[in-house]
Amino acid sequence: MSASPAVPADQGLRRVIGDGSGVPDGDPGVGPEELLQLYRSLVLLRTYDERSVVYHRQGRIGTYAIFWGHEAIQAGAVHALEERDWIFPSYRESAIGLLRGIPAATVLSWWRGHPAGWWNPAEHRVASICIPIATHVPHAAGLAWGLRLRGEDTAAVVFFGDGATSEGAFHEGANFAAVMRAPLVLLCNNNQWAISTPVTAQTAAATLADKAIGYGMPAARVDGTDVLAVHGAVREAVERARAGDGPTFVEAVTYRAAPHATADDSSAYIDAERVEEARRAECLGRLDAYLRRAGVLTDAVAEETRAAALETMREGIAAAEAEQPGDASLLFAHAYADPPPALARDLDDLRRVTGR
Ligand SMILES: Cc1ncc(C[n+]2csc(CCOP(=O)(O)OP(=O)(O)O)c2C)c(N)n1
Ligand SMILES: [Mg+2]
Repeated sequence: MSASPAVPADQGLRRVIGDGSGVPDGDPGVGPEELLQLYRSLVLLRTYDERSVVYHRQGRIGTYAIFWGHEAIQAGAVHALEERDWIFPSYRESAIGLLRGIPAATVLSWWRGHPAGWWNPAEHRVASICIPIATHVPHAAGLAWGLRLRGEDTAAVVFFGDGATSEGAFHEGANFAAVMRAPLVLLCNNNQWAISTPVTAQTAAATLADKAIGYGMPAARVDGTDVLAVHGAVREAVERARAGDGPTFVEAVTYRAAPHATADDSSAYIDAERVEEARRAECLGRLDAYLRRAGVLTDAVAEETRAAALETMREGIAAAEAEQPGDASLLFAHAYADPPPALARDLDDLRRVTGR
């Protein structure tokens, strides 16, 4: 397994993990126990993702948004937060709640379209998974501002993609957060693709981080396959937020090493060699090699961590599949205070067709 970075070294990206030869390792900024916790989180997310693709192929979950290779962005950010801080995920971070104690069965149920896939955002401080691109950026900015108004020492991080930075909602949320000095981290996963649109066709800006200048907020550009670089940048952004200095834009540069989702055939538009390069330089392998160089990880710990993650997934899918089917009325239950009569007829039709 090569430990070379996924993105060229000449882009001025923040990095901590070296390549084991010419590029030296930097200061991780955390101790051995926290390094192992980061490793466990990466393995859990990786295992979740790989098993989910299998479950999808087996017809056990629906269409699924793969995040293989993006685990470092998610784990690096969550570990830079305190439990009281809020997380706003997009569909690309669907399983991030696992790092906050949301059961795998809950997230798998979400991908099964089952009501058991709902969680109370306030319980884990993980907002609902957002599918409409960038629409959660104003939600996160508003929540972060509200927390500040209430005098709470709490920050929020919102995850979105490169494509999201072209959306009006991103602009409104970023501008609002900066003007109100909301304690928010805007974390952009620049995986260089918005489905089949490359980032070069998405923006004329030299970097996505450059966009922060227009909002009057600082930005950091990090190697998104280096969990320690992400962790360091988000930790600093959270410190700024807590100090009352407002939001920070963090651009985590990576490369989408899997199709957009299980419903996508990326071979129609993506360069297979570039994908292979990104797969060889993926984040878990880089952390694994780093921890072994640092003498923190052994084969036994690696095997035990992977086995525990697989068990979590086995239990999770079994529990999700053991749920009774949701009642058909739930489709409409929360849509109208006064449901139009046509919906009652639709519901009757649905019950007739599904037999429940
Ligand atoms: C408002 C809105 N417009 C269009 C879509 C369809 N859509 C789903 S994913 C996607 C691409 C998003 O790309 P990016 O922001 O880079 O995130 P990534 O999928 O790479 O994580 C689009 C356009 C959507 N979900 N929401
Ligand atoms: Mg993208």
